[in-house]
Parts: sequence; C-alpha cells; structure tokens
Amino acid sequence: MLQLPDPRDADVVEGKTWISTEDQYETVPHFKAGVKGILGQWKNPKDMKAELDERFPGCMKGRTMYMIPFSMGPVGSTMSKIGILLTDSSYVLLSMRIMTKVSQKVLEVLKHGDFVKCVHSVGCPRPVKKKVTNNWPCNPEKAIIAHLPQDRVVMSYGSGYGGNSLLGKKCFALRIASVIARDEGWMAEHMLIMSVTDPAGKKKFVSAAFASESGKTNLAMINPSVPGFKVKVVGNDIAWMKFNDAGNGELRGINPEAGFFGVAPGVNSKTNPNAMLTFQKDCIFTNVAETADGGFFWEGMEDEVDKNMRMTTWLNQEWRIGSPGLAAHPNSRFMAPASQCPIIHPKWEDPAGVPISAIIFGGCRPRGVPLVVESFSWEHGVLLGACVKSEATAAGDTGKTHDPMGMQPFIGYNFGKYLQHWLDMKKPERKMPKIFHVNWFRADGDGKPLWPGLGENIRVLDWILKRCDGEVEAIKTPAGYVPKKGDFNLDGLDKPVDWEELFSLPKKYWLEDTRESRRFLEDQMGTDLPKVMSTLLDQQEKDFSDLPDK
Ligand code: GTP
Ligand code: SPV
Ligand code: MN
Repeated sequence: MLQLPDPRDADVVEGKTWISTEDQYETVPHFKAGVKGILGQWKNPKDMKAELDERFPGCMKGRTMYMIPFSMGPVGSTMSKIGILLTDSSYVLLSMRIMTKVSQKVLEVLKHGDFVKCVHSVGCPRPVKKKVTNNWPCNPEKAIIAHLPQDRVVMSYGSGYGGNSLLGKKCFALRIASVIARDEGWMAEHMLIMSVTDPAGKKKFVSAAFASESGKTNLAMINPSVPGFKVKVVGNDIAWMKFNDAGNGELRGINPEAGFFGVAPGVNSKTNPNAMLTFQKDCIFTNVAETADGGFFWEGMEDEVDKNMRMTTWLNQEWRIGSPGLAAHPNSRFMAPASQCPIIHPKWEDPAGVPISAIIFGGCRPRGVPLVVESFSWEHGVLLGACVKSEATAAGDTGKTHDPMGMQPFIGYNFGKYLQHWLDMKKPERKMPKIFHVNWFRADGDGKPLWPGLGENIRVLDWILKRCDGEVEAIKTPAGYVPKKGDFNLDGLDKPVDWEELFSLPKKYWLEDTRESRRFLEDQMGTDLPKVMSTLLDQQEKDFSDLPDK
C-alpha cells in the first residue's frame, strides 16, 4: 500500500510535542537562565487540560473509531508493556498491526496488569470544514502530541504521521517508557539491537544509539563486506534493556516493536539488500513516489527501475528520473513486519531478551572524531553518549546539533536525572557492557569521506567484539581507547584508508569541542547535570592541553 500525504503532515512535530507533570523539573532540567532548553517541552497540567479540552471532545465525530489493544514486546514477557490505542485513522490501525503486537491475547494478559492509555485523532470531525488533501485528513494548525507520564497517558491530535500517530513508538516506547524505566530500574533507549557472529562462530549482541536518520537501520541490517561474518537483526529503532539481577547480572534487551518504519531514500539493493527483501509484501510506504506500474520509488532507487518509467511524486506530480525536484519526501518511509526480514534473529521475540555485550553511540562528525573510540569506564561511556552530536557536512555550516544519547526528541523526563539513571545502572554485581562511540562520517580537508561505511562497518564491530573479549589491546588517548592498526582488519578494502587521518585527534579541534560539549551540557542541565560529567570533561580538556602542539 502506498500512502500519499497532505504535504503539511509529513514529519514529526517536535515543537508541538509536550510533556505535562505537576513539577516542571520532573520533565525538564534546570537549564541556565537565558538558555532555550532543547531537552523536552513542559506544559503545566492546567494549560495542558485546556489545550486537550479544546480539541478532543467530538473530535472523531462521523468517523470510525478503532480500539487497538497492543503489546510492546513479546506478549506476556515480563519486559513487555501493554497499551490500548483509540484512533480514528485507518492508516494508524493498519500501521499498528505491523509495528506492534495486536491480538486478543493482549487482552488476556491485560487482566493482570496496567496499560498505557493512548488516544489519537486526525482532528477532522465530519463534516470537515477544510478540504482534505490526498484523502489524508489532518489538522496541522492544531496539532499537539501530549504526554501525561504520571497517568501513563498519550493524547495525540491533528497529525497522522509516524512518530506523531503510531503512539506505541516514540510516545510510548520511548517517552512514557523512559519514565516507567526510571521508576522500575531499567532503560528505554533509541537503539537498534543486532547480533554479530565472527568467522570463528563466536556470537555477541550489541545495541547502538544514533540520532534519527543517522544509520541505525542500515547498521542493524548490514551486509558484511568481510567474508565469514554473519549479522542478524533484533530491532532497528528502540531497545528496552534490563539487568538480570536475579540471574548472572548481564544486560538483556528486547525490541518492543514488531515492525520496521525505516527511512526509504538511499535504500537500494546495494546499500541495504536486507531491507529491500523485507518490504516486498504486506507493507506500507509513506510519502514515497509511485511508478506507473504500481511500484514504489525514491531517491537512490535509480538503478532499480526502468529509466524511462513514468511516476508520480509524493506530492502527486508527474515525474521521471532526471526531472527537477525530489520524487520522495526525504523522510519518506517503508513499514514492514520485522518477521519478513531475511536476517531477523531467531530470538527476536524471546521473552527473556538477548544479552547485550556492548553499547555503541554514534554521531555524524565530518571533522576531528575518530572512526571508533572505546570509553575508559561506564561513566565515561555515559559521557560519550551525552556528547553525541552531528555536524552538517556542507561547507560553511559549522552548526552542531546535539542529540545526547540519540534521545533529544524522545526523552520523557529531566535529562540530567536520566543521565544519573544511566550512571546508577552500574553495580558491582552486574556485568556492565563496554561503551563505544563510532563515527562513519569523518572526511578529509576536501570533504571526501575517509571511511567507506555501510558493509565495511563490520570491521568496526569486529574490533568492538574483540575488545569485549579482551582479545586485543588498545591505545589510550585523551578521547578514549582507539585501535592499534595491526589489530583492525583492513584486508580487502576497495581503497586503502588513511588510517593516520581517520584516527588523528587534532588538539585545537578537541579543546574547542570539549569546551563546547561542557557549555551545552551545563547550559541545558544546570544543577541537574551529574557532577561526574563535568569532572570527566575537565580531565579531557586537561589531557588534550597536555598534548604537544603539532
Ligand atoms: P530513524 O529511523 O530516523 O531513527 O533513523 P535510523 O538511525 O534508522 O537511520 P537509517 O539507518 O535509516 O539511516 C539513514 C541515513 O544514514 C541514510 O541517508 C543513509 O544513507 C545514511 N547512512 C547509514 N549508514 C551509513 C554509513 O555507514 N555511511 C554513510 N556515509 N552514511 C550512512
Ligand atoms: C525517528 O524519527 O527517529 C523515527 C521515525 O524513527 S518516527 O517514528 O516517525 O519518529
Ligand atoms: Mn528513530
């Protein structure tokens, strides 16, 4: 099924996404005066009630209301949670059946517990006052995505798009779940989970957090370039993880979702063949182009269709390859059941989850950040996550987008307290995963990529797994541990890489970057920032200052 949108409703609406709690500082940190807080938006309960009362009464008039019982995670697992969603959108109904576990069994399990209450409306009661575009009713002017974490409630109005309307996903599995996880002592994260088996047959699971549209899905479904490696995917976007304190103390993770809602542009049989094979049937394409013979198309699929194929763009306009403009929205998506993925892990629905050996953070850092860095400690790993940022690659754009832990748009409570929650995970009786930071995007002075990325990223996973088992030593730098060249498999790369440049640590860049990170964290979290974050940044700055000038 292909769904064309109302073009005004084709992305998540962070500015209209709110969390309401009695105490403001339960939701947002004590950011410094004069600073615009970017770690969550808080609205007081009285104002929130007024906003909701203005929109919801009668909002579904004349439409069909669907009641959807769903489980995030395997039905009945102690790590899973249940939700009930009321919606007036058939797109949301169909999507929820792909993205979550919807079944009668959910109602049976529900008898024994709580559920998250979700209400979604497109905000167009009948008779509709304004013209509906592409049969996609929505009400962008009045859109609001409201979270009431204390009551475990999500109320979403006016948008039918992905993260705004499939309330099991970002609203429940990240924002509300992060609050539940805080209360219950586990972690709800914007992370993929995958297994990697090396040529000797040794298998480990890792989880990885990158910002939205930064490579989680591509890594989770990686087609390894090095012979003998095997990868399987457990999840591509969200991980719920809990230490097994009653057992051997390892971290266990589940994918709370049942499907993939992945970025379409750029995906093709070369870049992500496993994704291509996943969505050949029973799936929904949102905001992509349609070919004259009823197929799908987006930027990056030029070699997969007849070059003279007539198409209609996501805006319903005539188009052919070479025509001006884009065929698909840059954030257009495929949605497919995870079970259809040829490399889905046989244990992806195991109620006990899978054991996580390493946690990987990543950002888009075209300049001074090495391909991979291992943290000195759990605390330093939390700092690596807190300092995740992306820089635009376009010349002249020096802006940095901070996305701590890849959770900036998705955190459900005070970010400083959330970092403290991460720090509190460390206990002597627990097997703490090692934490790494990766950067696929480093470029040379001319902006040319220093690392080929995609399937070649298996080489980085290989080194990470070797480090988890203490099979290789590493070099200590002020930024963390980096690989020794001889321990990192570079055999068979199409083009040799400039290892020295890929791992160089330009002193001036790092001093500035360390100060910039500290300013960001202290401005945004003020007194809520765990002290150890500032202490570690002080140490990092000192260690870089002590390096000889080059
Ligand atoms: P969300 O679903 O939004 O959370 O995103 P995601 O993190 O799953 O992102 P996804 O894997 O779909 O990545 C989207 C973008 O990252 C695409 O434009 C890819 O081309 C690009 N990308 C992914 N992996 C690599 C890589 O190894 N190197 C480079 N240069 N680009 C990559
Ligand atoms: C993201 O933006 O990180 C997504 C897509 O995974 S959405 O579910 O629409 O938020
Ligand atoms: Mn995401």
